[in-house]
Amino acid sequence: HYERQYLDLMRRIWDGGSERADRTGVGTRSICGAQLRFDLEGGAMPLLTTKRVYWKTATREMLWFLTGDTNIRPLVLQGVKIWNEWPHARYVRETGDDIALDAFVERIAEDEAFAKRWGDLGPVYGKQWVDWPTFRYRKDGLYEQGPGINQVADVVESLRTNPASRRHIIEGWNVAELDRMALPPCHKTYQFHVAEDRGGEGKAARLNCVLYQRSCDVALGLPFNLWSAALLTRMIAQQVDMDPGELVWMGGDVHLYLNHAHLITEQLSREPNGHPRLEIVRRPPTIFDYGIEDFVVHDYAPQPPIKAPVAV
Ligand code: UFP
Repeated sequence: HYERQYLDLMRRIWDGGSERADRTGVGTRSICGAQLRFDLEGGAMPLLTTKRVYWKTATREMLWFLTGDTNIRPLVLQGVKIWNEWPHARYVRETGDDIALDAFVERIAEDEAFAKRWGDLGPVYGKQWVDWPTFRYRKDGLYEQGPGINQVADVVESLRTNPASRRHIIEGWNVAELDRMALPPCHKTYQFHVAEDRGGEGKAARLNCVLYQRSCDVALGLPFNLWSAALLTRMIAQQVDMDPGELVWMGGDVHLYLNHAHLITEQLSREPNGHPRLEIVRRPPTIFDYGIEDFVVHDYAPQPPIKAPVAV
């Protein structure tokens, strides 16, 4: 079962990872470097079955990335809570107003001006993916802002026109802007790879993806990150008329938080069950035109969710 790789990684870190302090103060067990591989053919997805993964939430986040937005308000209005802690922490830090998270989020939803001021995460994924800022020299030697680069549109175009290229990359790690991001990108580099020939008449080319994730919370982050990477690969494959191939996930600092012990023990006691499949029910005109209702998951009967606190 594809999920064994995930459970094995979890066990390996929990049993043998080196224990150390981290930025959040929670403490982790961590290993350096890991790889997972998932076959996406026939609609297969690396969706965990040993606990419920809220794939619609992850999908809404992916669609939000593709809009280029970096403000949490559109997520909040859809009930997606995953980014709320960061703006809340900044608000409390900068204003001294000790507002509760729920009340802060309610204000983001109700007060557009407040959301504009306090709901932004800085130039995170969405901004870099579809509007990477550029500067250029003018004739007088001064800089001016150039047009933003839409890396996602460019990759779709390069896959269509030059599939054999080794430069199909979407990069989130904009070094010059890291200090303005609420969180520097974790899933920072996506590279696509086209396997043209698999010996059969009329077979479409296959789209593979490598994701490099510099920092990975294996218990809470990775289940989402695997889903999202596979989802993006499926969407792009559809847009360029290829079949989805393989997702190769590579992690840098791959860790488990010490306060996730109950989750880890419970999840490692469970057995994977079933093979969920993603169906994309429509072929939108561009990669930017998908909606949540375009995605249907079949055969997903996960075991119960396991709650654990996210380290901010
Ligand atoms: N993290 C993930 N996946 C994500 C995301 C965050 O695993 O998509 F946004 C985790 C990794 C790490 C923390 O535990 O969030 C980021 O902290 P740092 O920037 O110190 O690596």
